[in-house]
Amino acid sequence: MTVLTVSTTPFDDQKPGTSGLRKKVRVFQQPHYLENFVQAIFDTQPDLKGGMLVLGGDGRYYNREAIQIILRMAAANGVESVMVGKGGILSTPAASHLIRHFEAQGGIILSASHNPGGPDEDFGIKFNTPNGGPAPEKVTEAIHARTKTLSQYLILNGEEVDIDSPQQFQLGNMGVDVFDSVYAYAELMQELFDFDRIRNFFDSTHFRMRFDAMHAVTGPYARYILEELLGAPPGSVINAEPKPDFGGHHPDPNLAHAQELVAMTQGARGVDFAAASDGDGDRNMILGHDFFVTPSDSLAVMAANATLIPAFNGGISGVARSMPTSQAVDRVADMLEVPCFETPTGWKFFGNLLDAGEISLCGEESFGTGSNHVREKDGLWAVLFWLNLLAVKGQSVADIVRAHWRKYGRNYYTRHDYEGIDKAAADKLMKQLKEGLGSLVGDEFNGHRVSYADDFAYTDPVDGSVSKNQGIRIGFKDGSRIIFRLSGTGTEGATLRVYLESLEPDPAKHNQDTQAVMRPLIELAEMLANIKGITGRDAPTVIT
Ligand code: G16
Repeated sequence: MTVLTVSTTPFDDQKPGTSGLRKKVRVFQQPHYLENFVQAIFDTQPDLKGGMLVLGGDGRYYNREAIQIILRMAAANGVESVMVGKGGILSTPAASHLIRHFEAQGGIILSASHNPGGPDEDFGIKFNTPNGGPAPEKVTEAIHARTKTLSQYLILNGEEVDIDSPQQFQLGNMGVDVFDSVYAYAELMQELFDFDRIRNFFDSTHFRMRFDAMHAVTGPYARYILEELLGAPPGSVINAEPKPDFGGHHPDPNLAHAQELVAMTQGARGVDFAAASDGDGDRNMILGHDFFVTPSDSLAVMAANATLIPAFNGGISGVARSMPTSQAVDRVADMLEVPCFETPTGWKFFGNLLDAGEISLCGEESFGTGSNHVREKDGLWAVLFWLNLLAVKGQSVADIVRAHWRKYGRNYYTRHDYEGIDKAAADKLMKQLKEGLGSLVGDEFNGHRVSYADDFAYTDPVDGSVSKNQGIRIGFKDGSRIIFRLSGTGTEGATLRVYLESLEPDPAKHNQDTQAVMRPLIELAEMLANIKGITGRDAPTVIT
């Protein structure tokens, strides 16, 4: 086999977003497009030469082709060994675990997460550093800078290799280990949670649950852990076969895209517990019988009850949430007297805090929760946390969350997304908002007095790096907030996210409809940003 040096020219759109480079499949299929980005990774990560790489993806359309290309490029770039998921499949949290476990020099994860898959849909690629976490901004900036100057890439001349059977072989001078990551991941979960207790709980209460793998990567992991190890009845895991197009659905675990699952929790025959994960297995949605747990509340409940879970029985060092995530966890941290960090959106911002031991738990409103066990958010981990908690408390999901609200107050929370809007209109809306921020403080709207209004900037307390322009925050004296941000994960036009939060301390008012409670803030957001006037949209595309 020979190493080919292929001439190429830079593409001008290879800047990674919130979580890696995400584009339409057809963009990635252009000659040299994927190769350029991968070569930029190898050129900027010299430790990969002579080192180990973990490689896999969420199984979406183009995953297999991309794996074959990356394997041949890794061999040509002097990587010593690659651990590749069987069938090219690795969930994002499993990949993070393997990088850490095998002390690899990094990982390449192929995923566009919750975005749909198929020839006309989305694909993505990201690099994870040796701590198992998504590359921090200084690394993604270096990769992006390199994509702008590339003139060639290296690739081994050769045939496709078999990635469907667990085996070890040589590709050029590089060792390839094709393995099934389900068992390694399940082992880690058994170290963190009390599997015996959950199994007995399932048995003794005839617990009825469903886990929706959404035809995505968590199917095999969930079947093994929930049905085989914990004894949930066969069929408890639904949509368990990973498919390249996710069965034609959005593999996005929320109330809009997991309606089949939500219906299973409703009415007299509704199950006790249901959960879903996304394309690459890092997100989670938690449901009880007739009850939805917001991701922000889920994080707060976890923090408040962490010591009931084996992994945290010695307590937690601190917590972190992304800026738009509700402040529910802040009050738990106050009561526990541990620090609470507010970071920009993007799991990469939790990495330093986790590495430094500053936090044990972290989460985001975008259906992500995780801990120091890996450096990615982890969907099945969150499900197991909740199952362990239910087994210890013997209460329903709804009872646990309602008791939490009574103690800490309830943060009503909603996110309104305006997807696929014109990019120029979105930029104009954000610019106008920014220009008006200075005059807002002290103003009163419908009884809400503005206490701060800013464009969120974050200084990492560990390495001092500064991240600016992370979203507009308008905070009110009564604890309510409105936040405006443009998504960094979309592949078409722009997506405006409006995050709304309001604190209700009075338990007598904890059972109201969220959208009704938020109506005054929703109207205020429209008034402040002129969404309809600038984007032409009079309603959000998705409400979560
Ligand atoms: C990614 C990031 C998350 C972020 C989410 C939404 O999740 O890892 O940290 O909250 O995107 O980002 P945005 O609001 O910019 O679209 P995932 O699950 O897509 O990898």
